[in-house]
Amino acid sequence: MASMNDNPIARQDPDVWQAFVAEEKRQQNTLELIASENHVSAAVLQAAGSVFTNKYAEGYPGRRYYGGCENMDRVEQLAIDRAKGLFGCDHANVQPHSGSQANQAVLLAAMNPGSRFDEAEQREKKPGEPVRTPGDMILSLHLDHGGHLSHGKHVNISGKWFRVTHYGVDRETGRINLDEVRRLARQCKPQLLITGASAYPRIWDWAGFAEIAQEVGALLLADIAHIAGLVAAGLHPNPVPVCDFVTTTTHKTLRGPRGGLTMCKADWAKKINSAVFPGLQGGPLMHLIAAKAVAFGEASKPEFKTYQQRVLDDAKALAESLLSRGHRLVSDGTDNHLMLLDLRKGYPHVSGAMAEDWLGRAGIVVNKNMIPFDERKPMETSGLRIGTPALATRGMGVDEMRKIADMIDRVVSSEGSKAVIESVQGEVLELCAQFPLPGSSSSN
Ligand code: DSN
Repeated sequence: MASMNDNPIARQDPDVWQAFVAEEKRQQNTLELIASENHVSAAVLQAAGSVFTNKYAEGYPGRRYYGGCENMDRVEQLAIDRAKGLFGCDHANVQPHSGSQANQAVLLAAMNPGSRFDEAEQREKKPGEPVRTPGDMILSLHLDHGGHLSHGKHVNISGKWFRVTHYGVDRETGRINLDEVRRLARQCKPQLLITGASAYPRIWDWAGFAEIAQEVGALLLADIAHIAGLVAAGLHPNPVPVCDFVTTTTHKTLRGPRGGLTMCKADWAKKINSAVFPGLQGGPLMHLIAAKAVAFGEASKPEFKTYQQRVLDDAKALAESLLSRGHRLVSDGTDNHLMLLDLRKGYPHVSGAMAEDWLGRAGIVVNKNMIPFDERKPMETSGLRIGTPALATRGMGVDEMRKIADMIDRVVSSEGSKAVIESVQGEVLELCAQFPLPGSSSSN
């Protein structure tokens, strides 16, 4: 943990320093089970907080709008080459600030937003009056079934600019049924079919989606934000060979800095680059691009595959232990790094928000999550999303996962009893002390 004397923030800004120290302590002393979070290495952290933050570098390597970009070119080209090596894509744009922007780049490059479509208004038009045109159609997974805001939710730009149809998971199996996706695709004739999710615990059948996209003449986008690390390690099928576009964040299982990455087939390279800059963004965040380069370098090493295997083993052990204690998981388990606990079985009066709060007080950090066919609102939910990437980074294995399943079970089944929370909190602290964070003084 950083000390007061050797830290410039501490000397200059005690208010921020206090929050900084408290956050370091929180991360060290809690079990991070939010499926989209991780702990980066000391090298990634250093790159993200480096002198690269000082530099503007609008443009791309070799073609910048600013002088003094030779080191920016070097580091961005490294990130690009490493991303291409990891995923085997024709083209990689490492500049998106986030996963949402990585997706927006695809929408801007490949889709026609038309002008705002209002059926009632259109009916009232007189001959000769300009008619508003509807935007292109997106077919994607529903947010409540594990999809993402940027895949066409009505409150997001993707849902405001385009028409959207959603597929969902099967009520019985909790899995995506490709026959249903095909039926919807034939019906709505999308220009873009989106695969990928924020909360789907099963393996994606990319080839099956590609067949449907081809049949209806749609472009295919796979958003692998959650599973990118597994894909890079070869532990989940890679969508790159069959998709026009593949997007990801860089900070989840991939364990890099917060940010986005858009990959595409060679034919789309120019349009994707123009969509990211100048279409959506100005200056790239070069400190984060440097950190992406470092993280992609780490992900190409054999140890990364060992780490990803631990993520999977941990998730399997945690899921099995929860199931064996009578809990219900959407789709009855997991093939990847996350699972969705459905509280409706056994605890119908307990909301995800309540369980998140009780577990949080015990030092177990999870997020409430809508589950398929949820009747509660998004700030309440009937589910919890639980993931293992961060704890696997700390070196926790299947034995620890069994203990953690037991702790989760005790907190939830006691319905937040103060005594149980206090006792679990003691066990959490003990476990955390045995597994320091990467780069923390106690792990060096
Ligand atoms: N917020 C991310 C997640 O938690 O999965 C998705 O953007």
